[in-house]
Amino acid sequence: MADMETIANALIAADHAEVINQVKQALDSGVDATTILNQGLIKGMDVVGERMEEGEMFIPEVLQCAQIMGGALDILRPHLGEGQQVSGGKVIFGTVKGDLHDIGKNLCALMLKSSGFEVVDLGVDVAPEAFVQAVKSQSADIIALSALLTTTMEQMRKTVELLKSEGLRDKVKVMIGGAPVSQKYAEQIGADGFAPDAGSASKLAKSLLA
Ligand code: B1M
Repeated sequence: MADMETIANALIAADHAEVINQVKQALDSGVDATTILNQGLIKGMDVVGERMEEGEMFIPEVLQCAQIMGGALDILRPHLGEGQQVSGGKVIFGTVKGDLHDIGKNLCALMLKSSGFEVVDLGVDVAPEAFVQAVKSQSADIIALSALLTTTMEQMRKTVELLKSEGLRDKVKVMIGGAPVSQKYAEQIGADGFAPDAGSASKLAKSLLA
């Protein structure tokens, strides 16, 4: 049976074929998709991040790992969130302006979709104006903002401020997430909630609309 450490190590080594092979093997042998994601792929990606921080890995290598992780997620996608069914609302999701990180956003969007939400994914590098425009044109229930950089988290505050000045703040809930932000930051900027990971993102979205 494929073990999660092997998956993590294959991802760290950017061994595309091995990651895909091990993920498929794990699924075939009955390992839960969430376990593969959390104990295998995300653990591996955490090590990639540490190595990047320590200058042992560089952006092209990290990007390669991220692309492999994306491919593995495609395989896991149909198996994630099985059995979760709620009648959700519409969520506009994006990574904030200046920020190109989208793996976490995609994962959260996937979890939201598999929990019954309709997700409009605006992609990365989304300006406050674009979020506001989407709220106007799409009549969304929630705006979900992701940021991975300390330098871009301020865009979340700007988005909330713009919603206020456009008179839309009470029409939509705002949830935030990503490594540099927290519940405290959500409170500081006047967002409705913070979720630390993809699993809690769908729980939070449900609770915001409850
Ligand atoms: Co970037 N990067 N990166 N990077 N990168 C980090 C974030 C960093 C922590 C690495 C490090 O130094 N240790 C660091 C940020 C430091 C900081 O600001 N405090 C960093 C840096 C500095 C940079 C650059 C500036 C590097 C440079 O150019 N010198 C540059 C910035 C580019 C830009 O955005 N303008 C950059 C570039 C890149 C790549 C392009 C190479 C690539 C991104 C590829 C892509 O996303 N398509 C990349 C990657 C892959 C990473 C790391 C290694 C991995 C991020 C990731 O995908 N994690 C990351 C280090 C790390 O996190 N270990 C790092 C896996 C993902 C599942 O987790 O995204 O945290 P995460 O999402 C989680 C939660 O945060 C949460 O749920 C997700 C799933 O559980 N979540 C939400 C996220 N959004 C949410 C929204 C919600 C709720 C929960 O509700 C709305």
